[in-house]
Amino acid sequence: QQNRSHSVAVLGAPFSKGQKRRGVEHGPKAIRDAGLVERLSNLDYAVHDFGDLTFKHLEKDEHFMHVPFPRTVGRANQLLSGAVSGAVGAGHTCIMLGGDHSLAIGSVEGHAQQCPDLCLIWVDAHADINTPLTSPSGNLHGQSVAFLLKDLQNKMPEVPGFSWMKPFLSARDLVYIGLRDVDPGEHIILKTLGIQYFSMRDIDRMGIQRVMEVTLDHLLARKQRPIHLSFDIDAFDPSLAPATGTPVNGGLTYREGIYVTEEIHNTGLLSVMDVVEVNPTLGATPEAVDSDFSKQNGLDHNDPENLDYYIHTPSFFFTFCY
Ligand code: Z70
Ligand code: MN
Ligand code: MN
Ligand code: MN
Repeated sequence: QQNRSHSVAVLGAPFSKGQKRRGVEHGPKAIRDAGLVERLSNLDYAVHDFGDLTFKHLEKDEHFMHVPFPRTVGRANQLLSGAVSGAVGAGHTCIMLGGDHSLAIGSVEGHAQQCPDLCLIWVDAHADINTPLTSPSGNLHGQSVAFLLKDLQNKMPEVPGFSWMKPFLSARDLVYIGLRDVDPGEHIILKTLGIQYFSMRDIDRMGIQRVMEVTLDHLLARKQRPIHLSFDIDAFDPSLAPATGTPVNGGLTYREGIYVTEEIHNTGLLSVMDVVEVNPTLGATPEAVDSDFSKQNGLDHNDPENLDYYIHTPSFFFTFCY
């Protein structure tokens, strides 16, 4: 009998229509090429690679207000939701490889079908909590959280493509870490709903250790429950993770990012993790987009001496490989 916590499903979601740049659909391949499955296996996880989903390109998909590709994004998330729900239902811890961050809508929704009491940790430079009415860009990857929250139900118009889902998450079941690029409308929502968040400035002041103490206390003190970790790679400083669509200076250091995942690992409650917004076509230099980059530069992460860097954060480690 496979221990649930030692069985990992890897699910690729090569999708980019939650924003206007192409390239982020190559994220799953880039992360796999960097050796994710081998690394997880070497850590004694039974890895079930579910492969990549195939997303339909909808011919007729007019803008809704200024929101592009609403039906395409809605349909992709419906498909992803079923796949995540299936993987979690089969007893796996699921790692969803994006793709842009609009995919968190389907990933968290599918997770919630199996685990209605889940809590959500959103690690990101951005809050992704715009509604179609507050969004400056219209892009759905900046609106994922608004689709999830019950508390925003009366602020959300009916977006075509999303009639398959209803919001289910409470604002108190969500914590943000790493924020540093928040739109004015988003700031009002964060304050109005009293959402717990830790900006980069908060991390400067409190230190990442205290931030994780308060985060886990906020979410788990009343009862232990499954954690959904939605990790946007742009939470990291662009010096570590340049290959992403919207890099913002002043991000998490390598150790701060890994510390977040180590603390989540140590709860034993990680149930689904998204790794999103990896766009291998956008590296700062050709070397920076090459998944063999670290090998060429003498950083062999398979070296047992480096094991303690990632043993608690197997999936995560890949964040700085680009
Ligand atoms: C902005 C918007 C965003 C990622 C950009 C940006 C959102 N708040 N998210 N890049 N990963 O368009 O809503
Ligand atoms: Mn994001
Ligand atoms: Mn972001
Ligand atoms: Mn490497």
